[in-house]
Amino acid sequence: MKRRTFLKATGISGLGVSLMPQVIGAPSEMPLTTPANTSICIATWNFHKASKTAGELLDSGASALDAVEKGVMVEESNLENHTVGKGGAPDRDGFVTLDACIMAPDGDCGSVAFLHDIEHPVSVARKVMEKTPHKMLVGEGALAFALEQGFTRQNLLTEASKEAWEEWLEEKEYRPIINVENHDTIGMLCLDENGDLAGACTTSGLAYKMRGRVGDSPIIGSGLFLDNEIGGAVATGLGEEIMKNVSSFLIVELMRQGNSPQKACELAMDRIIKSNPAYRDFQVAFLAINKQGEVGSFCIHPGFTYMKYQDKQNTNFNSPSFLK
Ligand code: SD4
Repeated sequence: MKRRTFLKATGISGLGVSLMPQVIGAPSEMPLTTPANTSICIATWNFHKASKTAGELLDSGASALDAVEKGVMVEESNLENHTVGKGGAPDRDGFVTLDACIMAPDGDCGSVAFLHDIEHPVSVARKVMEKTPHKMLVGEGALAFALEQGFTRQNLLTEASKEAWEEWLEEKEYRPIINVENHDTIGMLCLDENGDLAGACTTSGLAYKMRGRVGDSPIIGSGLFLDNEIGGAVATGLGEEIMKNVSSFLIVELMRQGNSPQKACELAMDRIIKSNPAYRDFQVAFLAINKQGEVGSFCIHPGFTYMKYQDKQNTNFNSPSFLK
């Protein structure tokens, strides 16, 4: 099992438990440019089943919006992934609470935060987008809406996650602190055969977070942003830093100004680094694609990888990093 080490953030103490899925095979070097003459799916980390599911849907003519939803749902159901959906690590009180958002090519979007007992928050986010006059629902209201829409209520805390949490409770002082641990949120962007772009981001957030804590992942502009004329970006890592800098929106705006996805991710990372001198103590990673199908990524610490599915090839790439 490969472990990426993320340390505590400035001014807050305590370490969470590492709950990492395996990296399958060695990641390849990052491709610099790719013409978008075919559909493409990119996704954070090494979630090869998720990118394959979305990529194959795109191959069969599915829309980017359907592909991102179905793609990230794979991880929401993956019990081995302790950072997304069912099986996700709980908050410090033992509750699994989920954050997710989705964005369509026309710029419409939906999101849910602090949602519990629902396996597929991304699908609830899509319903928020399609069935309500709002963009975001949280907590009890989001749950009530999900149930109204026919989603089934279920316990998302698995035995494995419960045990890890109980272990954490023994070792850690029970204090209102934010624990910063390893990250495996899935952010996905798909370009379909019509050249339309959609994105989704879903997570259980930081393990053993304070009850009610919401990170960047469901926040349009922070964990995800796209403009169908320009490109899209997703983020993973310490949400507090990403939210402060509205990083995904920034990356898309930097691409609008003519920067490549790679350069845009690097410039957005400059902001993260300049805004917190303790940047060595946390991880943030960005992944972006433009309308030409060029992909870029950048992270603070080495170890971030991403998936790319194109022309039936589903590959895990190593991201360049600020620290070597
Ligand atoms: C958050 N950005 O809630 C998320 C955490 C993450 O993989 O990326 N986990 O802050």
